[in-house]
Amino acid sequence: MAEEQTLSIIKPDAVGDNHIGAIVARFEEAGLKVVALKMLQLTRAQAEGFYAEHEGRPFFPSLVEFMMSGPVCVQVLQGDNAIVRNRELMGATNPEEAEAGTIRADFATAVSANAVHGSDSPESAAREIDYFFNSQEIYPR
Ligand code: RTP
Ligand code: MG
Repeated sequence: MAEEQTLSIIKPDAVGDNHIGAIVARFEEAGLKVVALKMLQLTRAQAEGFYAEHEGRPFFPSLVEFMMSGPVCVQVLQGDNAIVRNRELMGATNPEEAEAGTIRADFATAVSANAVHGSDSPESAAREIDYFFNSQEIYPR
């Protein structure tokens, strides 16, 4: 499997609960490399644009409000099969259904406050990395 890059977000709940380091450690311990990293507070336009695929769904307004509710930490993770491996480390969208030992099982409190985002396909990863980072902010290694 080729080296891939994927976009990860530590969401406002996990940042507020002081879990940035614990979550980044999960990535590094699994062999994923952090090749870009920044903290920012999303504007409404940024949150709506990021989750545009979900526009019109019943949970969209609350998802946007939640993503704006505090700072987030966005990172580019690189490694073999990074997109799928990050999703495996994250666990299921609903933390009640997430496998033991996954990030969402350990740090999320609800489906609406589920600690992390991860790109779900190569196309999403390319779009989402470009959404937050320019090429000079990414340090592949
Ligand atoms: P994410 O995009 O944040 O990594 O989450 P995901 O792929 O696991 O789930 P997705 O279907 O993309 O949904 C995005 C976020 O919307 C909220 N959601 N709520 N039934 C619901 O109430 C519901 N479904 C989705 C979750 O916070 C999910 O992370
Ligand atoms: Mg998703």
